[in-house]
Amino acid sequence: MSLEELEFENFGELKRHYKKNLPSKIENIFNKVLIVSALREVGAEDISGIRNDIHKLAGSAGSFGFSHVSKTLRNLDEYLAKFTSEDKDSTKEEELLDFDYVKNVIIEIKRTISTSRSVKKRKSSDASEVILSSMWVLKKIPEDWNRKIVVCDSCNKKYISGFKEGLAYFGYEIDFFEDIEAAKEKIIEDIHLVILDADLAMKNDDIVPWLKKIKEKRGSFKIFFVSENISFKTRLFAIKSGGDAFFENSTDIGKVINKIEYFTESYKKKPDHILIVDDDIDTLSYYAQLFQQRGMVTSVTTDPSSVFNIITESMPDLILIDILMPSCNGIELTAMIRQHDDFTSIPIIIYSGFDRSILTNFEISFSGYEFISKSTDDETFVSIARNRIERSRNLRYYMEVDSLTGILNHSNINTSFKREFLRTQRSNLPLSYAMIDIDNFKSVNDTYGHFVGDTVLKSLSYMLMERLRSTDIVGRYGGEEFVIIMGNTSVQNAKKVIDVVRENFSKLVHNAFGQEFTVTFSCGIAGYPEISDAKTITNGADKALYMAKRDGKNKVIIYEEE
Ligand code: GH3
Ligand code: MG
Repeated sequence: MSLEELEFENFGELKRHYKKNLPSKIENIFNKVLIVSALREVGAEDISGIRNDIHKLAGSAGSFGFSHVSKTLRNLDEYLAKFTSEDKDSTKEEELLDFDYVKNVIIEIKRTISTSRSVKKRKSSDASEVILSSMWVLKKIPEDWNRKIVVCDSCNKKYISGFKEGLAYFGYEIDFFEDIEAAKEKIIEDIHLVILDADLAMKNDDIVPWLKKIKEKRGSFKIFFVSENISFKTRLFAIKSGGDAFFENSTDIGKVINKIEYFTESYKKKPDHILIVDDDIDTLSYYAQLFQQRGMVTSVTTDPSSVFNIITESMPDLILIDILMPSCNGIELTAMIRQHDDFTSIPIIIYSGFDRSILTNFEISFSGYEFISKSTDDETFVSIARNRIERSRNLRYYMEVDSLTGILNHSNINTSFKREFLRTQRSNLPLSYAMIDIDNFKSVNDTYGHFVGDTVLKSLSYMLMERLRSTDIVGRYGGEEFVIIMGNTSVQNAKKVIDVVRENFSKLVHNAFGQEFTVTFSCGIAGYPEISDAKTITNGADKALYMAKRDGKNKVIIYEEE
């Protein structure tokens, strides 16, 4: 199934869900109207309550293709607005709210939806439909990089067995061939990486053109060369043959994994995610469709006060804000976002139907955004948005990611935990927080030096990244401490998963100047719902880790409150 199809399925499901619930939503409004109409004295706030529901439903109905329902509800909202307005003209005779009219309009809507058999199709394709819940963020599932590797070498050299075991620890599968023709057959299947003996390839005239053809067809296909002979000639051959990396036969796994990681990074890249804030539903759907059609993910909201929750939960790559909104204008909203330390790196674009001169009309002046006029053509608009995202992603990568291990650093793992915890509380699904610390790491440094210690840290971070689900969050908390946040995972299941990693890691043979050694780690886990506040969870994991160390190390312990 292609990415587009997956996304299409999501939309379809959401639409079906929406359609199913629409009658009960209308019924709720109808009941409210019945109750209010029976009151002896109807206050403005009673009508506001009904208007609120009508307004929201009008918006979402429009987005899901119920345009008639949406339009009728909007008209009703306008009618009711007359009875909630504060600045009534006292000299005029007051019009009385006609509840029968309101009821009849709703009865008419109920009739319409009970007779409509299917959701009317919008002009544009389904895949570009907008979801108007401020909390829904659709994520595309990143393409999974194939973990099968073909190694082709002239004879079963010693390094091969180390290679096989080492890569297997990181979840890769190796097929070894001595014969190029047999290797070719395997490569034709869906293989993304070939590790090829350069000397063997130099003797075989057609393998390089053949591999180049595969590369043209399969964009993600990579060729690594290995050779005992690291002469200039062999290296030049490797480059000319389109080699993506070159290793000595005695190469260590860390280096190979490092390269694979480097190349797979681009496949794991999430689609760009844009949050659009606009009080006008039509503009919202227009821009959401525009960006979705170009493969980006959008979250949309008409309510500026919901923006902070959306940002905390989904960390968009870009925020697009309309300038004129009733409760809070775009400049004020931008200034509020910019006051938040965690959100300073998200680029903001303010857009307006007016030109730039509109900015002079605002009381506060603020510069943490870029201005675009709505008259900018679509392609330029999208390309400006893409550029901003790319630039800030690069910057953010270096700010958020630990330079040694390439995983989240201390402050970002904390931000991620806050975000996940919010999500967990709302969904009431379990969450696990695991703290890992390498055992006797000081002695690794003391015996083999800091550089070797660094390689051990890297190998653990790679193993964690490779072995955990892509939805788990892995970060380096301090020197040799790692944190893993696992959403929708009970502490018991987290323990099972980490125990597997622990065992595999303890078997991984590190090599320093010809000396082989192994390293272990200990882990403490705490989580929700056993503990219901975030601080106690992190402290609990820390305490459990301490217990694991005291208990003899190389183990995983779940925190239990005394
Ligand atoms: P325990 O089993 O109790 O955890 O003992 P330990 O030796 O692992 O713990 P200790 O806290 O005594 O030592 C941690 C060592 O980790 C000390 C520090 O030099 C080293 N370390 C911290 N950060 C890095 C790093 O980035 N690279 C390297 N190579 N070493 C680091
Ligand atoms: Mg330690």
